Parts: sequence; structure tokens; C-alpha cells
Amino acid sequence: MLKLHIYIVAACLFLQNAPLLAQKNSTPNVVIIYSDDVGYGDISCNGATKIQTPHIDRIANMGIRFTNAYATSSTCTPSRYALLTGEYPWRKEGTGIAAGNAGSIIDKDQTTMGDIFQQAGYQTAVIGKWHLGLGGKSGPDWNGSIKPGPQELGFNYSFIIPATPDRVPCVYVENDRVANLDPHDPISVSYSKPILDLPTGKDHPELLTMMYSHGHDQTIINGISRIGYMKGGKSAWWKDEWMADDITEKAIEFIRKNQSQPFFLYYAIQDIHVPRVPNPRYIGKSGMGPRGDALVELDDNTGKILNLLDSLQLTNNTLVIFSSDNGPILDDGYQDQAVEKLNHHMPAGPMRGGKYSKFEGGTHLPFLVCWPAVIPKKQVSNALISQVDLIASFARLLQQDLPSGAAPDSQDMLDVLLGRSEKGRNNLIVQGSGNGLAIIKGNWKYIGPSKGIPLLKEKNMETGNNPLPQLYDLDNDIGETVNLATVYPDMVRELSALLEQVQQRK
Ligand code: NG6
Ligand code: CA
Repeated sequence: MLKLHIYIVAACLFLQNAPLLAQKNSTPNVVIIYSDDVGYGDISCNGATKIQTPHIDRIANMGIRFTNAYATSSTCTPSRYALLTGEYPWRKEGTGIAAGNAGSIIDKDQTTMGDIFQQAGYQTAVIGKWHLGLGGKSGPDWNGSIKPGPQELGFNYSFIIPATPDRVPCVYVENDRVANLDPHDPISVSYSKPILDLPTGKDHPELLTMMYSHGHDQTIINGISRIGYMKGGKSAWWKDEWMADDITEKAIEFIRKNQSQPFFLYYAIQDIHVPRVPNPRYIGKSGMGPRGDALVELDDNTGKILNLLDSLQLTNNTLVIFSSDNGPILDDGYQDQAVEKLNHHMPAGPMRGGKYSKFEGGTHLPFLVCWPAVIPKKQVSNALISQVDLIASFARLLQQDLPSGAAPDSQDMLDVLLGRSEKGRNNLIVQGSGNGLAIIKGNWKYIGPSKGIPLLKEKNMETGNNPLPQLYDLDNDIGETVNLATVYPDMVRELSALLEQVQQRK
């Protein structure tokens, strides 16, 4: 009798808690750790041996390591556009690498990933690199209220680098204002003509603490010359060596503040984009110069976020994703010894090309997912998946409808993300620099003919552009060494037709 009672009480408790459990399992906290210019081979769980990334690897150990995951593009702005909107960036004009004073690239009426989380009752934040333009068509008013910005695009809170660490203005924007701006020292920014107040790298190389290798010879801020000209705003200038700390601190604050309700954090740390200026704590840690040291910094900051989730007992019900916006590059414009100190490390793993490239190195990236309450540990998934799919997948997880026409290229890959299925996308389009696109289907990759230059000489980077069609068998040749286009003309025809068809479809 007593036993029966216990069963009944237990059953009642279970039933009472069932909706809660179900609800909990559909409203995890979500943290996207979106690193910058980190290649597939840059993390030790993907095979790096010259560098160790134990904290990043923890995510793989707690969940799934994807071997076949992609960004849509091999540069930042288009990849971030796709991540947040679920639309292939080449469908929209103006999604190339954005200048530091570009107007907002995402329209206010587009549905973003932030919107989906907000609709589901989450607190949302973007903290780190934005690089999707700010303000109206003519760009932001740096000395006033900067709108539209992340707050108009689904984020309750934002603390951002407007563009890139190598582009002016070198200030953070917190919500709609430049942080720490002294109104008596207003900011002006120009990407066309020099503003004469501050010296440039071109005219005053003797003032530089890090010499440029190509481009990056305009206004000098903190001893580093940048892309673009600026003056004023001195009290608001970031300190490059504290940038990762500043971003991580704000992320920690946001998580702490929202620990008792569902939150979505898009943590877009600037590492390991140029200029690579890790905090002095990390200097010399990798033996590979600033690029390797910035990787150690990235890993350490990832650890800080994971440790915080542990200490707040949020790990179990937080879905964490680690990825990168585009593939790796060694010399991206500063003389920081990335080439000289590489020590046989392979940033893109076995893949050809990197940042700016249509070859695999450009878009085939680290992608790790954990959510301990739901996803079993230590899995490897070979499913074809793209960052563009996250918004539709989250919409299903959160049981939110996407408005019609929103996120047109995003496919619901929730089961793949949660390790319940290996059935990834049927096909995926990837974009490099230069015209033309590439499509991946099964083991085949077709790169359409392109007039773009085949080699970025000063960066020593192959773009994958070729006036002839290219076809690679990724199962047997992930390094894209043998062009099989003339051997399998039918496959070339099929994939170029499919590429065309997806391009036409809206
Ligand atoms: C390029 C910059 C490069 C980097 C890139 C954007 C030059 C010569 N090169 O134009 O250094 O800033 O833009 O990188 O200016 S991304 O990761 O944000 O796409
Ligand atoms: Ca990038």
C-alpha cells in the first residue's frame, strides 16, 4: 500500500513537472561563440598538434564535433549576414566586406535570429564584432544615437566593434552610443579622403608598433595604422590588447544578469582577426607569434564562458556552438610573423585555400555543438550543414513560426544539430571572393567559372577563381587537387544546373 502511494506521489510529481521539463528542453540558453578567421585545422579537436585548444575542445567532448559544416562565405560580412538572417548573402546587394562607416546592411523589417529568440521570450545580446553596418543609408552618426543597429535587429543589448579591429572608428558601440565618448572631442570618420589631424602609417611609419604589410596604412590608433581615417573620440578608443577581455567581460556580465531566464548570446569575439594584439598574458604562449597567441587567447576566453556557465549551474541547459566566420589567413595585412612562425601548423587542416577562397579552406570550418541535458557526449557528425541553417533550426526548437519569406535559405537542421540525425542538407552553395559561386552536393563540389583573380599575391592565398569549371570529389580529395570536370562532364552539367536553379529560387 505504502509502495503504491509512493508510486502515485512520484507519478503526480512527474506529471506536474513534465510540462516544465518539456519546456526546459525547448528553451535552453543559447551561446554562439563566433570566432574570426579561425580555420578548420586551428583547433586541437580537429587535429591541430602545434597548438592546443583545450577549452574549445571541451565543447566537442560535451557534444558533437561536426566535420562537414560551413559558413556561407569566405569573408566576414556575408557570413555574418547569412548567420543572422538565414538568407544567402549573394542574394542581396551590398553584403561584401563592409567599410567601417557603412549603413546597416540588414533591413529593419528582415527577421533575424535575435528576433526569433526575442519572440520566444529570451533576453538577447550581441557582444563582439558586428561588421554588418550601422545607421541609415548614409551610415552612422558616431556622435549621436546610432540607429538602426543591433537593437532594431532583435538584440536587447549590444556591445560591439562596429566593423573590424583593423578598421576605423576604433571605438566600441554600446547599444546606440559610442561607449565613453567625450562630447567635446567628437569623432569624424572617412573612408575616402584623409583627415589630417592624426598621422597615418603611410606618412609616419616610425610611429608604428606593428608595421603593415599591405593596405592598413591610414590613421594610426594605438601605434597601429588602420583601414580608413578618423579623428577625435580619444577617450573612447579601445585598447587592442584588452579587446578580448573587454568583450568577454561584457559577455560575462550579460550571462550573470540573465542567469535566471532564457538568454541568447551571440558572442562574436574578435580573435584571431588582424591586427593580432593579444593581451600580454598570452604573448609567447604558442611559440607561433601573435596569430598563435591570439588562438590561445581565444581558447582561454572560451574557457571563461564555459567556466561561468559551470559556476552558475547553467551548463546542462545551455546550447553552446563554436564556429568561425571564414577560413584562416596568415598575412592579412600586418607584419606579425604569422608566416615565419607557423611551425608547420596547418590552419585549414587538409584543405586547400583559406579566407577569400572558394576552395574548402575558405568556408569549411570548425563547428562544435553541446547541450548536455539533451545531446549525448563525444559524437562526431559528418552531416552537411551550414551556419545559414541555424535560424530555421532554432525557430523549430523554440516553436516559433518564421514569417513568410524570412530566412529563405535556412533549412531546419535541428535533428542534425542535436545529434538525432545524420541527414544534412541535400546541397549547399558557398561563396568566395570574386564573382561566381560553388555548390556542394554529396561528395561533389562544383566551382563555377569565374573571371576573378586566381591568387591574392600579397596574401599568398588561392581564391579558387578559374575561368574553367572545376569539379572535385571531396570524399577522396578534400584538398581539391585534381579537377575532374573533363572526366565527369555530366556531373558538371548537373551541378551547374542545380546551382543556377538554387540561385534563381528565392
Ligand atoms: C580586407 C583587409 C583585411 C581584412 C578583410 C576583412 C586590406 C588590404 N585587407 O580588405 O585585412 O580586414 O578586409 O576581414 O585592407 S573580415 O574577416 O572582416 O572579412
Ligand atoms: Ca573574418
